[in-house]
Amino acid sequence: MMFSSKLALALASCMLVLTTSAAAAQKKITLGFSQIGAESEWRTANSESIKAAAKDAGIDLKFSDAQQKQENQIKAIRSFIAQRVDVIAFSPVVESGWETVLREAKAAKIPVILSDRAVDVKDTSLWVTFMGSDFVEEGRRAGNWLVGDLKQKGMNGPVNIVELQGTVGSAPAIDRKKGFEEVLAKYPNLKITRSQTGDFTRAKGKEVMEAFLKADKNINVLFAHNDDMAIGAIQAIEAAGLKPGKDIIIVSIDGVKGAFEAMMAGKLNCSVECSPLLGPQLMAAVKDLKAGKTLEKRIVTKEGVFPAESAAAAFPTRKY
Ligand code: GZL
Repeated sequence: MMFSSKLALALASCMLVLTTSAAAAQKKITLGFSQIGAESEWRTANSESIKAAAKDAGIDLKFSDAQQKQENQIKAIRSFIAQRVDVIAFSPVVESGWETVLREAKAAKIPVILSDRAVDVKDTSLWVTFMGSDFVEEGRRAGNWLVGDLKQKGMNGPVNIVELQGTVGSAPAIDRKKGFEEVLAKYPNLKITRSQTGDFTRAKGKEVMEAFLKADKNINVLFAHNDDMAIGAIQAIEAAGLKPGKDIIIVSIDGVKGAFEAMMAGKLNCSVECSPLLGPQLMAAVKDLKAGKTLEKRIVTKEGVFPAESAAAAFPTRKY
């Protein structure tokens, strides 16, 4: 082969390597995200945070809404695997039933990030990292705030508490109940007399609270696992001719705008913050993964507690 044609071949292969690596560097990261649904103000804010952060990060986001059905999340994850996305992230609607599909993602060598909620699988290598709140701590914070409020009100006798639980089998419902009851165990006069799921929605929260009010004329406190169910319950309490926040003390979790408005109206007594603004953290984790960095197995969101008296001052700076 003439020298010049060897040179041409060498040059061509260098060009090919350069264009390939440049193309690889340019190739957008693709993230498949399976979202639970749009059941609450919190979820809507969470979806907005993820979409905005993906856009800012230049990440190609394939976003699917499961309408709170696990089978739709599993279908979405399988579709992301078939599309060969770079990373899969999802907020699992319930803790169990994920082993099979997560094994399929692992076999396809696609890393999985848990956003917002955890899964209950033996093999923790099936997911790279879990970023989200400490729900047990949120339950403790709700319980401790209530204990302090009752003390301030001189309510030292028997206190009847009704509880609106989140989605059955979901990490926040299981863990918030656990944390709240951990505090109550130290105060024998505080009793949960009725407890039922309102599935994290306003409509169901209202419906269940109506049933509680019909069955029990002696409710002192409502503990709701999220603000949306508390807001629905407030409507039921008012319809029953009672004053929410006064006749029935209400403590809930999330810290969404609707909760601040209810606290400023004197209808909700406390909201424990649970930040949905996970988008930037998720996109940073995706980029770190693709850059070959090791992620912490657990990234806990930092958050606080908002008693009603702090609502007006905090409201203007709230981001969700
Ligand atoms: C908590 C999140 C919960 C919120 C609800 O991180 O999973 O789901 O508390 C939402 O409002 O529906």
